[in-house]
Amino acid sequence: MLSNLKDQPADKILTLMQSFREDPRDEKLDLGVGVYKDASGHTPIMSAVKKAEAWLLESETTKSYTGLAGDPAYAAAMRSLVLADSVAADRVAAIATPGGTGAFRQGVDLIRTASPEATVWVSAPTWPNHLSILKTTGTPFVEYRYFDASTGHVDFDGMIADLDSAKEGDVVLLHGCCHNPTGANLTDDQWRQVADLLLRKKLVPMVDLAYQGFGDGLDADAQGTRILAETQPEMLIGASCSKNFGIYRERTGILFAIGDAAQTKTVQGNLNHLNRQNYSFPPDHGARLVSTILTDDALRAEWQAELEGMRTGMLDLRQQLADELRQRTNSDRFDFIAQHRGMFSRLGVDADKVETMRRDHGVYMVGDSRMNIAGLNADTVPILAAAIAKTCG
Ligand code: PLP
Ligand code: TYF
Repeated sequence: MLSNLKDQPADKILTLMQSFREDPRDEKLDLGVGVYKDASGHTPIMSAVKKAEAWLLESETTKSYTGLAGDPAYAAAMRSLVLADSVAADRVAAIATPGGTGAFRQGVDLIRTASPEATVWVSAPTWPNHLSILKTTGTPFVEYRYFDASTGHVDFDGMIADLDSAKEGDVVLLHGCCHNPTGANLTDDQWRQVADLLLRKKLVPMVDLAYQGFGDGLDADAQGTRILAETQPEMLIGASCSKNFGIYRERTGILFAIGDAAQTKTVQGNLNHLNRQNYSFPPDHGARLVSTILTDDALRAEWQAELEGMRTGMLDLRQQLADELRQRTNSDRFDFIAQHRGMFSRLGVDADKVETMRRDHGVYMVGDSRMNIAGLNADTVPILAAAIAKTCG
């Protein structure tokens, strides 16, 4: 049996992590995998998470199974964090999932069950795992135009024109904020235009929200998602707590399915069934940390302050890098870096330039020229700017 297996394509981002580790140079710069790092290159455990963990250690009395949907307190806290009051609670079904990846996978499985004819529309480009999960599950998908490499911004006209040719019942995958891999995002006004198009063409939005709080703030980053929740009859949302709570390895995510209130019970039953088919009960430790923090005023304030510090730190690095590049290239060509949001920016240069920066300057960015801004600090920004200006200027 096992001899029938063929090699699977490697995850390019994770392969890059390995090459970085093996590079003996001291001056090397890791701008690869999407993990937040502080100025010293460390991925900290947030103080509110540490406190919630200490509290759980003392107060938890059982490790028995939760329900198939996970802890209801987690679902309620996340519904409020993501959706606020944009939609009536009785229209929302939810399951806890192993990370945002698990949420996306369960969402795709739900689409396959409910609407096997639907094509999923994905932004060009999108997170590579979206594509591999769609392929693995045999889900038809097509790309819509999204990123204009010549400007570094969203090609909104192209996006709208492409989505206009979707057929009724198709699903449109949208990044809620902090687009991965480009860093280019829709304005609130553009979200409203997308909402109008989805309604007019009877399309179903699926939002992947993996970086709430990393862009313009917790509420601002959920604004596009909430505009859709307010206006659309049906919608899926996969959210991840990996980044904004810094609990990557705890595997903490959630899938929301919003529809007609009369259907919620059936939808919830289907979500529970999906969890049962895949792993029975979802992981609980991270989910319990999140609900503990979100429902305790002091812990929540502490978490928000730390998250805000991470967010503004990344904005400062963006501005510093854009300024350095303006000076070194004597042009505004890279100004978009300061306007992008989240951990990533796509430079929009060819793979051979990315390779040259790695070889000659020890700068590790993903082959599509995506760089993780959190991999920088005030001292390394000039080093990166020099490498970019020399290679791509
Ligand atoms: N979706 C996007 C767009 C992402 O960038 C990530 C990154 O990790 C995820 C989902 C999933 O994150 P996780 O499964 O670690 O929660
Ligand atoms: O895009 C990233 O870097 C993050 C982390 O298979 C990640 O989303 C990368 C690869 C992967 C899972 C997560």
